[in-house]
This record gives sequence, structure tokens and C-alpha cells, in this order.
Amino acid sequence: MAVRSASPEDIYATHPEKKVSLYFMVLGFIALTIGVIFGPFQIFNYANIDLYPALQPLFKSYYQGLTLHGVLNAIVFTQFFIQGSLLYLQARDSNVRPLMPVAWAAWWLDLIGLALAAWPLLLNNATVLYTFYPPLQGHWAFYVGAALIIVSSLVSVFLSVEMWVRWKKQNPGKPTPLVTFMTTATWMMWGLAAIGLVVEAVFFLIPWSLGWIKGVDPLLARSLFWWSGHPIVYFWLLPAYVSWYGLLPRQAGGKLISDPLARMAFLGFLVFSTPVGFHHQFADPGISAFWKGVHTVLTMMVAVPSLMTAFTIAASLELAGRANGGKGMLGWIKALPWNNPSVVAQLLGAIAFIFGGAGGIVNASFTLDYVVHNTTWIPGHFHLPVATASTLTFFGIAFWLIPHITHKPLAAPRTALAGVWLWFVGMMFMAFGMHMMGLQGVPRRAHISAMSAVNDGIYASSAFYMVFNAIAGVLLTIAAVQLFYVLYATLFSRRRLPADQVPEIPFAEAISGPEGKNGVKVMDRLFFWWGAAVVLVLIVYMPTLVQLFIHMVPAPGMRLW
Ligand code: HAS
Ligand code: CU
Repeated sequence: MAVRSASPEDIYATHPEKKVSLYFMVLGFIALTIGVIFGPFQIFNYANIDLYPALQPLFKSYYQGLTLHGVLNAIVFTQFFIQGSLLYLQARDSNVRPLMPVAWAAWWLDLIGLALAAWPLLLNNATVLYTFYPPLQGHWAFYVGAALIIVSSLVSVFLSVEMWVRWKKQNPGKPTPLVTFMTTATWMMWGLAAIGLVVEAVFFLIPWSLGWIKGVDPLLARSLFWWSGHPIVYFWLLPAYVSWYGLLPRQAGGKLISDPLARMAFLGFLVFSTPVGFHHQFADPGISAFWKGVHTVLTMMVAVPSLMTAFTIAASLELAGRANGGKGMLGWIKALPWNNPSVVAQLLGAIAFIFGGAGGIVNASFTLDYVVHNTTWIPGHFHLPVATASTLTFFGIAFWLIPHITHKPLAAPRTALAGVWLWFVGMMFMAFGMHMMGLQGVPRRAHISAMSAVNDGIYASSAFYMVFNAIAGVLLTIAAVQLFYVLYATLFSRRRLPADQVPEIPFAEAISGPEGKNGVKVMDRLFFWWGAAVVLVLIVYMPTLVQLFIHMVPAPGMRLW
């Protein structure tokens, strides 16, 4: 008898969370598709090639393109993909069904929030960049839309924690399964981190944009923004780590070296991700050097769990390579499954992050940051972790998760493989060009390719590095076409895999597991650790924030575009 393929109804029947997870991820990818279109325009600008006139009259300026690029890629795509993928992984790992109506409510909040925010963005009425610093003032719909998206993320915090609590009640005394531990810790971290943005939006940006209050203090707004703005980068990174720890070792043919070490890394992120935001404000007056110094030290602390991750993942991969027959000092690397696009996307993402992490540590050094702050070094830095490590890993996850959910085979796996390689190489070219130009003092967020004749040539010393950006622009454009082709061809395919060929969830086993370890029991008290994080955040933020609240200097809104 031929193996039967399932109809869509059967696919969702046993696990209704599949559908909502897919909807989250697809909505995220749609946002990414639009946001990525502006990428080449941005990078060619830094190759001194101005392509923006070609977008007239649809898009008005470099700054509108940059705003769409940052908001849709960094804020919308990441969050939506994370809401879908983590929900699904936690549900299946712990075998607990999410509260489905609540999950759908979160999805609708995302959709409505995105539609509201997109309207002024597309009409050039909220060209405030993805940091929306006052006194730049956008249309109210942008702030309300963004706020709805944040509310949706908080609903996801609730969903995850509620599932974890239910699991705990059903399994008294047992250690939380690893993937569930990591996803719950990630969401709890975000639950504390998001408070800065919530306060900024509710008390300042929304009333201000509606004309209910006359002004907003820029420094206070920036401080609230970076309360959330630093940990948001870990909110983008940790879901990739969930995959690197929880799934990648199995996909590569091996096991995770140590389960307790993974938990320890996530606890480190839970406690240390938020109290570090001033490392984005070293150049801001009005914050004492003492507290900037404290945030520097804590930033170095939060790099430690990433260094632990580098060790654990590399060791687990070595083990996998050797299990696959790799010999010698480096032979295990060759023996990793380099023909599997899902694995390769994650490996290349991790390699890029080695450089991204090193640059981050430069930025975090109070004194060194003055050399690179507000230069192209910064976008050079963050395209390695967020646009390469996280984004490639999310594509890597989608390459098995979408076939798993939809029962549709991954379209064109070779194109997928070529796409992830080109993306990686393109981003490395770009990161090099942008870092080096930053050291020459070229500013970030500047339409340098359209400078007036008077200023023309002032960045001539960077001409050599601009070539790297031009090459990156070409490579990344091709890569994006390939990756989106694979994605949409898979989603729109009519083919269905027979039941026995549908990819399973590659949950990895651990060599050193959680059983019988007292440390694991202590780590399992996530509410306690969350409480510790709250206390630490209050200590390092309150002295400054209270002063800023008392001495507010409200500035009226400005429209510079
Ligand atoms: Fe950052 C600015 C400091 C990590 C994103 N960062 C930014 C901005 C973004 C961003 C978006 O202190 C710009 C914001 C804006 O628009 O103004 N960052 C750090 C530090 C880290 C760091 C210390 N950043 C990230 C991550 C991001 C991200 C992650 C996104 C996901 N960053 C800063 C600072 C600024 C900043 C300052 C402000 C600068 C300024 O002047 O404005 C660290 O957490 C990094 C630790 C990472 C490591 C690397 C570990 C490596 C691993 C991979 C191992 C590889 C393996 C592969 C195993 C120590 C885990 C093996 C492969 C085989 C084939 C065998
Ligand atoms: Cu940061």
C-alpha cells in the first residue's frame, strides 16, 4: 500500500500549535522580504553609489529606506519568527499545549500592530529610524503599532511561563526539559527587558505624538529605550542559541556535551542581559561616568555566557564530526554535514558571531567606544550577530521546521545551500568594509553617496573599503533572492511528503544530563533568578532614572524629513 500523505486538516489536528507557529513565522518572513529590499540600497550608499533616486517617488529618502530596513528586519521579523518557533519548540519539548486562543490573540496583535506601524512608515510619516529617538517625531500610528507589537511579545512571555508552570505542576521534582528551560528563560528575560519600551511608549511617545503632552526629554527617552534596546539583542540571539544547544548537535550527528552548562549560560543571560544599557549611551551627557562604568563591567559579564556557548557548541560539534568519521586535529570539521543547508546556515552564523562578539567587546569598553561610536563600525558590528548569526540560524530552523509543519519538502536544497554561503560571505565583506570605514571616521546613518559638491571626497580615504561594500551589495542581493525563493517555493509547493519522510524535531540528547545534579535543581528556580535580575536592574538604573524623571527637559517634536 502506498504511503498516504496527510491533508492540511490532519496535519494540524494533533498539534494545533503548528498552525499558529507557522502563521507567526510566515508573517515575520513577509516583513523581512520587504525590509531586505532596502539592504542593497543601504550598502551601495556606503560604496558611494546612490541608488535611492531609482526608488522615487515611491520612497522619498535614504532615511525612509533605512527606517523600513531596521524596523522590519531587526524588530518585526526577529520577534515574529521567535514567537512562532519558540512557542512550537517549547510545546513539543514539554508536551504541553499552549493556551491556543491566547496564542492567536498574540498573532492578531502582531498583525494589527504591523499594519498600523507600516502605514506611516510607507507614507514617509515616521522616518525616525529604528531607535525612534525624540525629538524626532513620527505619526502616532507608528508608536501605537509598535506598542501593540510589544504587547504581543508580552503575551508570548505569559504563554511560555504559563506552559512551564503547568509542566512543573504535572511533573513535581523533575528538572525542566532543556529546551523548555531555555525558551522560558528567554521569555522571562524579555519580560523584564521590555519594561523600558513600555514606559517610553505609554507615558511619552504615544501621548506626545497625539498632542496630549508638549514635549519629551530626549535623554530620558533614550535611557528607557536602551533599557530594552540592549537586551533586545539577546532576545534575538537566544532563540538561535536554543537551536545551537538543543537541536544542532543532533542535526550534526552528535550530542550536546553538557546540559547543565547550557542552563547556566541561559541563567547568565536572564540575570545580566538588562542592566547594561548605558553601553549605548557612553557619549550621552547627563549620566554619571560611575554608572557608565558599572554598565561596562556588567556588559563584560554578559559576554561570559556567550564564551561558554562558544566552548560547549564547538566541543559538541567536534564530537559530532568525530562520530561521523572525522579524524585528526581539524578533520572533524570536514566531517560535519556540509551538505545540509539547515546545519550549514547555523555553522556559518556561529562563525560570523565570533567576529561579531569580538567587536562587541570593543564597543563595550567605555574608552574604546568613543573611537567607533556613531560610525559605520556599529552597523558593521551588528550585522554579524543579528543579520548573520540570528538570521541565518532562523533560516536554518525554517529549513526543517516548515517542512515539518506543512509536510512540504524543502524546495531546491542546493539553492538553499548556495544562498546561505553567499549570505555569509557577503556579510563578511560588508562587515569588513564597514568596520574599517568606521575607523576612518565615516558616520553611520548618513547618505554619504549624495553629498554636496562642497563635501564631496571627504571620505576618499575610505575608497578602498567601499569596494568591499560594493561586492557585499552584489553578493547579498543574489543570496537574498536565493533564500526567499527557497522559502516561498517551499510554502507554495503542492507536493506533500509521505508521512515517513516528514522531518522530525531534531531534539538533541546530552552526554552529561540534568539528572541527579543539585545545581540543576537550584537553576530550575527561574522565578528566583528572575527576581535577582529585577533587583540588579533596579540597582543600576534607578539612581539615574529617578534623577532624569525629576529634572525632565521636554523637547518639542521635530520633523526633519
Ligand atoms: Fe552589540 C551595538 C556590545 C552582542 C546587536 N549591538 C549594537 C547594535 C546592535 C547590536 C543592533 O558595548 C547597534 C544599536 C544601535 O543601532 O545603536 N554587543 C556588544 C557585546 C556583545 C554584543 C559586548 N550585539 C550583540 C548581539 C547582537 C548585537 C548578540 C544582536 C543579536 N553592541 C555592543 C555595544 C554597542 C553595540 C557596546 C554600542 C556601540 C555604540 O557605540 O553605539 C557580546 O554579547 C558579544 C559576546 C559574544 C562572543 C562570541 C561568542 C561566539 C560564539 C560562536 C562560536 C562559534 C562556533 C562555531 C562554535 C564572546 C558563541 C564553530 C564552527 C565550526 C565550523 C567548527
Ligand atoms: Cu548593547
